[in-house]
This record gives sequence, structure tokens and C-alpha cells, in this order.
Amino acid sequence: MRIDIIGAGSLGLLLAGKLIFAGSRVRLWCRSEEQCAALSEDGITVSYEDGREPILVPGSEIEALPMSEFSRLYPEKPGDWLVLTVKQGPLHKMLPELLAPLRQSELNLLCLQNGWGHMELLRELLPAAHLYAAVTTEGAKRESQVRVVHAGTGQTVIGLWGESGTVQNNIAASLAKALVLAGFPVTLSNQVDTAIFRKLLINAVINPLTAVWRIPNGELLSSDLRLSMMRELYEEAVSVYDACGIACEFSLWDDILEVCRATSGNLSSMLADVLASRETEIGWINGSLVELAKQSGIDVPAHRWIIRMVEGMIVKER
Ligand code: KPL
Repeated sequence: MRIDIIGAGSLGLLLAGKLIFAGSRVRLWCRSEEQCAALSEDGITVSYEDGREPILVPGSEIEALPMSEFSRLYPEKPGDWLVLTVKQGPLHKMLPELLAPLRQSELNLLCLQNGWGHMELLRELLPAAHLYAAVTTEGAKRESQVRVVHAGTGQTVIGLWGESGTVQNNIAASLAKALVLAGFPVTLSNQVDTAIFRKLLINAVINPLTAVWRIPNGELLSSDLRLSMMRELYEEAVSVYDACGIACEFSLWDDILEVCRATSGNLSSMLADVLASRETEIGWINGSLVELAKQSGIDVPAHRWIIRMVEGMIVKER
């Protein structure tokens, strides 16, 4: 089985490094030629925060290619799985052109984005593809173009998008097997939507507040004021889910507190984006809740406000 990973950010590097180390055949598509050259020269290093020996994948074992060549090279030699690890912003900007030659292809695509909105776009771009959505809580921190820290093992839930009851097929099982072998616990689910909405709510509460206050996740629990603002975002989001008929039988408030504890030293992905002056995913996380709220005729003032706060943190040239 060959796996193509589009995006060599923190999650892409982590997956590529550990999958190759465990014996999978992987091609890694990077945004810059400079990163491709660095990967071929230095390989990938995956380190851990708990004192475990780092994993070193030599450059000679890495096939790193520039994304600018994807539309030309991939259709000539397609793989078994395409794994998308780029964030929502670049995904919406780059993928329509990148994936255009694959419009009729029945490829297997696994999407690992936070937030909501990308699966609909991908369905439009790739009507014949087998689309799988995944939700992961694996912690990954990129230290350089070739180095990533595996900051805590999480859980990955994978399910077919928009088709129910058929996820236990051989092709999904073989990808899951490769991921498990590489050290990523995976569950195949026929209810991936539930996992996506759960993660969306967790991200909509934790990410923007940590970005605005510039604090690690665990610090959210350190004062009543912080907790009360989390609670406001949480309650608005639950009212949106109720209004849209999104089943939410899980105790999400406790889950949010538990994620803050379990990842207490981590910087959320949104804070990492703000610190690196990168576009954040606020539009696809809190923005999609505002969108869903509008469709149901309810207002979510705390989410509207936090979106403006986060957007104002990155100054774009006019
Ligand atoms: O998914 C995350 C993120 O940072 O995007 C959490 C769960 C908040 C962990 O940091």
C-alpha cells in the first residue's frame, strides 16, 4: 500500500515520519521546494516529551515532492490513499486547482482537518472519490521543516463521509492497520459526524480563548473568569447543536475540561498560528458555528465577538 500525504506541517511530518519508520511506503507533498530539499538531506526526526528515544528516518527513505508538481505527477502514478493534512485556509485556496485532474478518480481520500466546511468542498471537487473524514487528538508540534515533537498520543476516529454503514471495508481497514502499526490508535466509525461535532465544539471553546490570552490549554482552568467565558462559548454552541438537531448526548463540558487537563502544557493550534502570524482556522471553527446559528435563526454573540478578536490579532496588509 502506498500513502500520499499532502501537507508537511506538524501533523503531516508526524504521520510521514512514523509511517515510514514502521515500513509504509509514503510520498510527502510539501509546499516549498526548500522543505523537499531539507527532507531529502536531513530526513525526519520525531521526538517525544517523555524521554523516549527519538525516531530518525534518513533522507534516503523519504520521497518528498513539491505540491506544485502534484497535478502533473500524481495522476501518472496514483497511490492507494491520499491523506490531507493541510489546514482549512490553504485547503480552500489550493485544492481546487491541485485536485482538478482527479475529478473522475475513485481515489481514497482521508481528511484530517479541524472545523467544518472542507468535506462539502471536497465532495464537490471529487464526486467519484471515497471520502473519509478523520478526527484526531494526536498532539504534534513542528520544530523545523524536518523535526516534529509527538506531544502525546491521542485517538483517531475515521469514517466514510456521507455514506453510512460501510466503513468496515478492506481498504479502510488496511489504512487503519498501517496507522496502528505506526503507533496511532485508530477506530473505524460509522458515526464520524458525531466525532467531528464533538471536536468542533472542543476547538471552538479552547482554541480562540488560548489564542487571545496567549496561554497553554491548561491555563484556561486557572480562573473563574476564564471558565465563565469558556462556559458562554460552550452554551451558545450547544444551543446551535440543539437548534440544528445535532445529537449531542455526550457530556461535552466535562470533555472540554478533560482536554484542557490532558493537554495542559500544549499550545492550541490557533495560538501556534497566531504566534507564527499565520492565518488561523477561526472561520472554519467558530465561523461555522455562527453559520449554523444563522441558518437556525439564533444568535451567538460570544462566538461573533471572539472571531473578531482573533481576526484582529493578525494584521494583514491592506
Ligand atoms: O485540537 C486542538 C488544537 O489545538 O487544535 C486541541 C484539542 C485544543 C489541543 O490543543
